[in-house]
Amino acid sequence: MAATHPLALAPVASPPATVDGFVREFLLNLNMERGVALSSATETDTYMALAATVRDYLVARWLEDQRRQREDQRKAVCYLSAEYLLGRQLDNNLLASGLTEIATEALAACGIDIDTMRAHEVEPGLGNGGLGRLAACFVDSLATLSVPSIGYGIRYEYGIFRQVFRGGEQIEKPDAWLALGSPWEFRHPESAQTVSFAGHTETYDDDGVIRSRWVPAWSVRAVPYNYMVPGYQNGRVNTLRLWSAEATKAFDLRTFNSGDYVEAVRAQTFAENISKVLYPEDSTPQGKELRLQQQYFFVAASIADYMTKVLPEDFDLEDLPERVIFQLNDTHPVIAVPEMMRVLVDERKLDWDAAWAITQKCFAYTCHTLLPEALEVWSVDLLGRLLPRHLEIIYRINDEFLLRVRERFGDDEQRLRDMSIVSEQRAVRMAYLATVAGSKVNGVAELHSQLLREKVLHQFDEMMPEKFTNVTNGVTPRRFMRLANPDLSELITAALGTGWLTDLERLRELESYAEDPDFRAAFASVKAANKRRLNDVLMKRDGFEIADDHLLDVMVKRLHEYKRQTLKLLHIVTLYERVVSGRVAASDLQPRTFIFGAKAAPGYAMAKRVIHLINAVGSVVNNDPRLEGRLKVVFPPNYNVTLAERVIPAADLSEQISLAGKEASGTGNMKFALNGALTIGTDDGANVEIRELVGDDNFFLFGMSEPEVEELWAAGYRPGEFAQADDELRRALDLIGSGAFSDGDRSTFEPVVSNLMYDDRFMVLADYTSYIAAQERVDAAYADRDAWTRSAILNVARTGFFSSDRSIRDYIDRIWHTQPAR
Ligand code: GL4
Ligand code: PLP
Repeated sequence: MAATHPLALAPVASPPATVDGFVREFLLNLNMERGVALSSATETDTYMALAATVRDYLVARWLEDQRRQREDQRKAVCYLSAEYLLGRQLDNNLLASGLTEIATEALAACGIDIDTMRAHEVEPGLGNGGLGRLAACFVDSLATLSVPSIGYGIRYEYGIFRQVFRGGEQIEKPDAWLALGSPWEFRHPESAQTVSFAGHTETYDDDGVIRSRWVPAWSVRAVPYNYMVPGYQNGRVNTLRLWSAEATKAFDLRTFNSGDYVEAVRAQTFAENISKVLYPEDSTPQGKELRLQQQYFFVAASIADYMTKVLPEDFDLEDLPERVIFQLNDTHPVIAVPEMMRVLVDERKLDWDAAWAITQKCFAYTCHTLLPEALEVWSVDLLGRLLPRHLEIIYRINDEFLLRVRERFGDDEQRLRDMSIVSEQRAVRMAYLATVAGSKVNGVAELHSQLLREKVLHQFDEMMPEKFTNVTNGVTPRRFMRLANPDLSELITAALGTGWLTDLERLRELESYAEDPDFRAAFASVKAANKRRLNDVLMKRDGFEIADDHLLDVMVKRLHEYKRQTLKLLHIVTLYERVVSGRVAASDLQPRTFIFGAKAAPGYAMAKRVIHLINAVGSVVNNDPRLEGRLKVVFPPNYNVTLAERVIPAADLSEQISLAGKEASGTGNMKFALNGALTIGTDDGANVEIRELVGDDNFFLFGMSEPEVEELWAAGYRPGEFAQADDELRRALDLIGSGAFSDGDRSTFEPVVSNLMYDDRFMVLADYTSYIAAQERVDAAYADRDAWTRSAILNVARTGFFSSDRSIRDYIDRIWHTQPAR
């Protein structure tokens, strides 16, 4: 029956974008959805009703966009990512829909302070760090640039753990972000997909054709939860579809009928475990079976969703590459490649070669690392047990690939072993599979892409150089400038007018303002206000105080040896030691507050020890009267996106001090520069591009370059020699080793010291002298505050390149070749 009522012909119109309209919708939600009156509403009630109201304004556009995308039939991007570190949604959605002022006024008229509502939201921490946050920036830019796209991922019931400190040591607490429910999601059980596992494969006669098929042993239901991803004030709303695992009915029924209630419930828990918790490892995969289950679970559901729900029924699969590109965010979703082959060959009955030709065009792979230990591998045994058909498919892909290698390079057995997707240790190298299968392979910063081609994937580059490209990462200026730094945004708008938030290269126009003393004064007072705001947040949160006149020196990122938080610590200990040994008067120190933020993977013992050491150094330094309060170490626990949004705009100095050749890109580095912090950094990742753009005068470069690192390593690196050569370095190490930061107990931090002295994989000691010298240049520069501010303005003016909008445009030009939606 066709609808005839005029109201039924289109989505219900959004409520009027007025204060009255907003108040009405808000109260409607409060009364009808929460079932409470304003007078008795709790903070949770009002937050939920407010979120529902914002949603109501977005839904009509969302439904309209979905219809348009279906009808338009333009090529779409399916972004496959195991992580989305979204951060809070309320403010972003208000900004995107242009409702911030209306909502503020409407709530005030209801007696509610919108800031309390902002603070009430628990951020969805469905990612570990940079990689997950990048995916969140990308979905924002995809919507803002009107790219037809869907983000696919996992709705972890528990996101990245909540970090607390006990006695200075990290304790992990579960992140129950869904405890009160999320107002931003739409659950669609009717659109669930079945995802199967294990069992065996068999061949059968299909009308004279011998085919393979998979007979799985068990399956789970993948239930989609849809999130709206609004573009910035452009009327677009894309979809983020996150999958949650539930037990299948069939599974339950069978066991219930057999009378085994306990077994039935156990089965349910078993199924639900798949999307229960995010693995908290960043840059070091765990190789656990549940992790592989998660990966296959979400890509199988996503491909099935795309093929059966998004594609029209009669679609000619030969045309698939003109319709969709699946972007693989690192190796986590790479099992999608054999899954697509299985769907095309076993289910849709295409012949192998046709299916492979399609698959190769439909996938592209982004690599996010250079650390060999971070390159994901799955054992043949595990894959064979969990996904037997996929393993067969991988073997065939590999056989055919190795034939091509042989054709091209002859019987070079060493090369064949090196390039084989399945290693001699019977492990499937997922990065190789992605490289062989993908139409393109990209690194995430110029240097990273270059090193991928020269080192990690060198032999693949020799064979298929056309596949390799670079897309330097970017960050969304909506969240990390406009929302995080409203005062700076206002100042910029006052100077440049509107429009720069979606055309960030326009920040260049600020260059001339750097020469204007009034503008510099205004810029400096924005920075000062941001410091005070951070002070208020940290005072309230953890009781930390940020002094106005201190240089704010910030290192916030995951705790990882390659990022070298220990180098930062050695700097602090050196300054401390200079004073307590009497070599330097406290009054001669540039007052500095050092802020750390970092989570360590729960199983990463050395990283956890470094966290303990930072806190230990902090409690000594902060309480030693001889320093006269001129040095302060502040380590607020649980660094997350919400805290990042407060810390970054307040920072003077951005610490990006990884060993050259180890940090693929970094994205924190970009956020700091865009908010007017100067970088002290190595020539690593995107630091290289930041420095090129801002200029050497506005960047504190130190340390070995990547080729120098290689050279020293090849020559046989002996860290002890560097300790011998630098008196202050030895003193700092001795001080830590002496128990000065552990109540005289030498054993507590001895492992950190001996690791540096005798192993030091990330060459902290080799870069120490140069780092300390660079820090002295920082102090000297900061002494001329006005010149510093000029440099800070130039950092903002020259880093518009790092908008994630530019990254997405690069993906479109170099990899996806899609057109914006109508
Ligand atoms: C990472 C890189 O370590 C980091 O340099 C990069 O900025 C980020 C996004 O491309 O990806 N790779 C992994 S794994 N975690 C990361 O943060
Ligand atoms: N963790 C959080 C919470 C972040 O917001 C970010 C990026 O801003 C990162 C980690 C990544 O930091 P980096 O690029 O310095 O590793």
